[in-house]
Amino acid sequence: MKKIIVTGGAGFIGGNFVHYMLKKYSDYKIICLDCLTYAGNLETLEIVLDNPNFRFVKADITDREAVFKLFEEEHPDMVVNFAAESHVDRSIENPGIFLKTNILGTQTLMDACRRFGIERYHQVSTDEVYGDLPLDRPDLFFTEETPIHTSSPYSASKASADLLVGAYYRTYGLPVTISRCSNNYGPYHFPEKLIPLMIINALHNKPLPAYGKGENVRDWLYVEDHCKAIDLIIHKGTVGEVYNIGGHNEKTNIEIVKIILKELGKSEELITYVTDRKGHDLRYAIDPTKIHNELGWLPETKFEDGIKKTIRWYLNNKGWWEKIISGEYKNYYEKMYVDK
Ligand code: NAD
Ligand code: TDX
Repeated sequence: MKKIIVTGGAGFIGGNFVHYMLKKYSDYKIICLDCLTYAGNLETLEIVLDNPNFRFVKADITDREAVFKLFEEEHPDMVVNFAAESHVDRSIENPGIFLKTNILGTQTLMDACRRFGIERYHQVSTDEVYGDLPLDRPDLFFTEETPIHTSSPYSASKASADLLVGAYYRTYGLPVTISRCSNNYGPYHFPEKLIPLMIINALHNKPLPAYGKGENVRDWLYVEDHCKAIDLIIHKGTVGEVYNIGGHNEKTNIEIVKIILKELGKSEELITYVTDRKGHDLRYAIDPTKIHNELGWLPETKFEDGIKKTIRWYLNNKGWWEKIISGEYKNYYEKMYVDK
């Protein structure tokens, strides 16, 4: 029996991780700590809210009192920190909240781990901390040795948190691990992100806004494969280490959009090229050799299957996203895309 605090478990990847862990470990208690920002959604956790091995706690990871109180009550064995402001475009509009949640929130959680003791603190980070790779050098990949070189306020805040995690390991001996994953896709993905946004716009026959020329490359991984990698790292990974996670599945944004349109039987005339993202990273590509060699991890879901499953999920779960796009998110969409 282990107790794991999963922060940000009402969001996309954290939510998938909660479901994965409750299914896999019938003797673990999973405690989700989430303050339910615009990106957090209790409906993502609806099917586990009655599970006796699950507890939901609404609190902010930057709220020291609330975090310490929860640690005092639960004395967790592990913390997996997914909680973050995660959208690059929002970080360009309003960096402050990214610094607060992503850096100071990480500090607060690690301080609680130091105060109450912990078997493992795991930081869910991102490949964006490495900056980007040129489009004309397909031979280059991010390894764990690639220097940190960030582009957006979001990636700078994630990199800052990673450095702080390393400092708590070196200075206080906190048993930490860090994972840096490429772009995820799958169920419960908030519709401000590329894949769900394009699926939903296509279903409504609305323009599909490709930034710039649509040539930027991302390395896509099915979310369950990310959850499996984190499960391996927290149980078998070496303390103090960083693990890159990615499935060698690079695609340009325009390729992704065309795949979605084809799958939904919609016309490519819906594609609209809009003003590029400021500081837009050109290409991300992960070298996952370390996690493969040390922990035996390999991605299991092929992109062709994963994208079909994902599209089917959005078709079968309209209730989940229709509420989001008719609520506060509607104002965000109008602000961000109307003048592009
Ligand atoms: P998300 O935006 O879907 O979810 C974030 C969750 O964190 C939400 O439930 C939100 O309510 C919660 N949260 C935000 N601020 C909080 C705070 N101050 N206190 C408590 N809870 C708070 O994000 P995601 O896409 O699921 O990403 C999860 C993590 O994985 C992030 O740390 C992100 O940097 C990282 N990551 C994401 C991707 C990706 O492709 N989405 C890839 C690599 C790494
Ligand atoms: O409307 C859009 N049009 C478009 O062309 C949107 C929302 C995005 N894009 C482009 C920008 C990127 O090149 O698609 C690509 C993917 O964009 P996002 O879905 O915003 O993801 P990205 O910026 O790559 O960051 C994601 O992966 C790494 C997550 O949001 C981060 O949290 C994670 O760290």
